[in-house]
Amino acid sequence: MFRQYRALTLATLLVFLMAAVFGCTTGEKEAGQGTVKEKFNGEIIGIEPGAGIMKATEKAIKEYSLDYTLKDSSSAAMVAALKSAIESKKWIVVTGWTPHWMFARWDLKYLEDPKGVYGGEEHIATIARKGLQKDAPAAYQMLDAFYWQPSDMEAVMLDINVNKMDPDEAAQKWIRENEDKVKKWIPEGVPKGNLKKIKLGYVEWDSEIASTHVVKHVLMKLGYDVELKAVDAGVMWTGIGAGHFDAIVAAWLPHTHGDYYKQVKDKVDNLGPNLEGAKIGLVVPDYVTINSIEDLNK
Ligand code: PBE
Repeated sequence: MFRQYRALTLATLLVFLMAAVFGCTTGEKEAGQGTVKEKFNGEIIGIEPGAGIMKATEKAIKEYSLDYTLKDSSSAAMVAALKSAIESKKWIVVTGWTPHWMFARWDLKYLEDPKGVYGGEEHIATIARKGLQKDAPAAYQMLDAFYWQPSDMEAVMLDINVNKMDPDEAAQKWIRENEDKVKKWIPEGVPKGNLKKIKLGYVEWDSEIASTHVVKHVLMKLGYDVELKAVDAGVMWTGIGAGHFDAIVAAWLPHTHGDYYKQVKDKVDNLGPNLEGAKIGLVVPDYVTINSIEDLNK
């Protein structure tokens, strides 16, 4: 009798224990706060449609079978959403990239991407229209020589976005403070050519606002007029292919803008990387306790 009773208690205990263990691991619930998906509100906060990172995120949603909605917005709105989530310690997942000033401003991490949907290491390339070399040899050489480090770009981005400087001012400040680097981009004894005004296309991503303004002011030092034209990613690429722009310094390759590049490849001059060590992916604040895109489904 006593033995039977003990066996029963043991069995009950075991059942309780199992329920406790499995109940926790399967639902990944933290004391009444909901599932991972609920904590993120089932949303990934994106940026401008047309950005490579938006297409990559749509692909990630398919490949990882994520039951999430990718919200279109703008780079500025994405950062504003990130800021307000961090201020109230809420969970948020955004489309993010490096170099970006947000990593200096907040503690953030990339979610691991075991399927490699976001590609590996990227570079940013300079692309010129065919014929620019002949029309503006000095500008072409400067664009070809333009190469800097992620930390350089970040310094300009921080001045613009955190210290609230005007992009032209921030670019001029960086040029003043980095004479040695800039000197290497300035060709000597190369003619300016017939073209007096250089038109640069770009998209208003924080990284590209920084680079394009720096290049603008270096070209102005060479005596050119420079016009910047802010457009969508698609327009930037068709524009450089059609020769509407003289150059862009915003080509994220080989992955992020790979499809765009393929379409214009034969019609442009690829002047190679102006920055190496770039990256795109899904970014969350450090206090978010998941580490992989796969965990978003939990
Ligand atoms: N970005 C910044 C761009 C390239 C530069 C990562 C937002 C994109 O996804 O196309």
